Amino acid sequence: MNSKQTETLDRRIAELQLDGYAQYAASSKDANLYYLTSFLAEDPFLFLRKGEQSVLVTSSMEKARALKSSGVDRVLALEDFLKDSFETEVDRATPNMIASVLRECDIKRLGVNADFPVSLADELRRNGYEIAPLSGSIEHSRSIKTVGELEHMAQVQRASEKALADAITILTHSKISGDVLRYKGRVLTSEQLKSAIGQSLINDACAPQDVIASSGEDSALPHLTGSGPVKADSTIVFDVFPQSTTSRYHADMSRTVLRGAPPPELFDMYSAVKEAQNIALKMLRPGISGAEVHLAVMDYFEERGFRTDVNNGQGFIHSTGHGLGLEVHELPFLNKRGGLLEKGNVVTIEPGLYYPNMGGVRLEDVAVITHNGNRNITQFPKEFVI
Ligand SMILES: [Mn+2]
Repeated sequence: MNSKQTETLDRRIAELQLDGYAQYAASSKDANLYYLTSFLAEDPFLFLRKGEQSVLVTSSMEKARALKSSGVDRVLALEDFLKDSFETEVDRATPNMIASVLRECDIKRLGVNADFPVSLADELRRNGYEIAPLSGSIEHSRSIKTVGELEHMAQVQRASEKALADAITILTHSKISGDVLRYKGRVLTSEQLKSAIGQSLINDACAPQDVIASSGEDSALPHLTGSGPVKADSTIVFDVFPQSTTSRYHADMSRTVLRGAPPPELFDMYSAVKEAQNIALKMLRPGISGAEVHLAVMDYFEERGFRTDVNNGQGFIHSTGHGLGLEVHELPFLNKRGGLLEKGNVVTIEPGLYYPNMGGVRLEDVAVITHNGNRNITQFPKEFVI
């Protein structure tokens, strides 16, 4: 296997004159490892990269599945390297196993990622191995999406939009009753909206994760998922970021809607957020930095008179966006420290305004950086009063 997945990694290994690279983790919890192997496992396994070869070491039971689903060149049976270890020696068994694989592959100087377990690194170093952290190489490769990855992401995005449409239908079929909404004769809750979105996503083979459907005061806290009655005349913030259970890629989308009659201040907040999003989307192209885009959004809100006080949770209190892929938040970031954007990056653009006494407004689209600009892959309408 010699491909886009390992290109940056191979270069780093060569630059640092290392003999190879190792990773020991469960790929279900480690996006880098899943990216390198395409092998999804709940139990930790060993991945080794040496020269142009990728090797995977997993239990014999998993060998056939690893050979079938992963893109690696060789799959070795874990048991062959554990033969001298006892089950009670848990703390020694894994470093000993890794050491015998390294011996077999003739690796002395080893690159690892920043999250390589420190206990394993200590033990390997004690046994004479040199361990060098190569942070960021795989993350950088992951940030540049291939056409295939973009197709996966568009698919999750469509599922996301279908799910949000279901929740909006519930809202438009609800009746305003005092300061809350009623649906089919009962008070409508955030939980019901989240459940409708979750059901639709599950039907489309996506894991819903922590769907946000918050209204009123709840909506002023960006990551509060929302609970209790859905308020009329107040903002209702949706944020949906499912993961496909087949491709493992994510979508991410936020919309803000309102049933009833909004006070003029909320109208103004909504129009400012929408315009801020347009400003940012127009800037996205290769070579511009995430920081430049973020500062433009910050400046625009200030110009329009929306003050930010992060410590008191007022105004534009989060970043403009983030990369999206196998993780919900990954490179590149559109914040004060955000680096240069490159063709193939997939980023969210999600300005928002939050005032504890008014509520919150957030709009989030996902854009792909193209050779001379960007393409918005979000098709969901932005209608405030529904
Ligand atoms: Mn987001």
